Amino acid sequence: MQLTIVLPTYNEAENLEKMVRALLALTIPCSVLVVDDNSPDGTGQIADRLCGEFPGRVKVLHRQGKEGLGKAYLAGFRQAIEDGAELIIQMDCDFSHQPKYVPEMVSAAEDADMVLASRFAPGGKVDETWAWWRKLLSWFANSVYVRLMLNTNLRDSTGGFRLWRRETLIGMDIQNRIHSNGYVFQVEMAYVALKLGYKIKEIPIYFPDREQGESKMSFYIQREAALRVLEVRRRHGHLRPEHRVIETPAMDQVKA
Ligand SMILES: Nc1nc2c(ncn2[C@@H]2O[C@H](COP(=O)(O)OP(=O)(O)OP(=O)(O)O)[C@@H](O)[C@H]2O)c(=O)[nH]1
Ligand SMILES: [Mg+2]
Repeated sequence: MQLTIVLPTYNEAENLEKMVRALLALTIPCSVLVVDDNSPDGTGQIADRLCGEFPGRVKVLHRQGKEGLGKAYLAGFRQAIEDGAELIIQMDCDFSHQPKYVPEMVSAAEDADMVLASRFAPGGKVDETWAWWRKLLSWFANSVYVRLMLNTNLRDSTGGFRLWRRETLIGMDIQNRIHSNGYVFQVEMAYVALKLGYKIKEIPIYFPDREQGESKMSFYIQREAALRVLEVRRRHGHLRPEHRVIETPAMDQVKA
């Protein structure tokens, strides 16, 4: 199974090299696709150097400027699919998503269309240093609010550490259907997958804070996300499994 790990980066100069080396050192063979939005701190140049050092295993998509996580992922997923990836992992480049979980996610994909590495599944955990109110807010947002609003049983709908099967991303028609950016991008992707009848498996993870660099998390971002969840329901609530898109022969040729 050809596995591609899509790593969106914006100012991850301190993390990127360590992350790429950790992923390539895993027992499971994979390639890494860095999607950099012209980071001012030179992350893109570090990615280029790594491409030179690991030809065929590291690739970089340079984008013109910062357009947000959702746009970066849509571009990265399209590229990974064009390059023939059969399994696609999305993860942050700041070590909140730990490479050690990748093999377990790949095993879990044997009987799932998407694997969600979950902070709030039984056995999962967020950083011990989080204040109680931050833990509570995050747990409430994911395990109560989004679950009720979207009528799902997922416990971590905003979690961004996921494995997708190629057929799932194609069947979801993501380039046309997904409009959100930021945290709601993750919610919209999960909701569309569920509505189309894809099987999502959650596995518990520990989620430490980013190792290096500044956190941009704010209450404003969370409130904005909460409102956008309702839009996601309005936009996709009608979807059924018969709305899946089947891979076309043209796509097969791209794959070959
Ligand atoms: N290409 C691209 N990557 C981005 C963009 N925004 C964030 N990222 C990357 O997406 C991943 C997740 O973003 P983070 O900044 O860690 O978001 P977060 O985990 O909610 O917040 P932190 O507390 O700061 O860690 C990281 O690898 C970022 O470098 C963007 O606009 N474009
Ligand atoms: Mg982070």
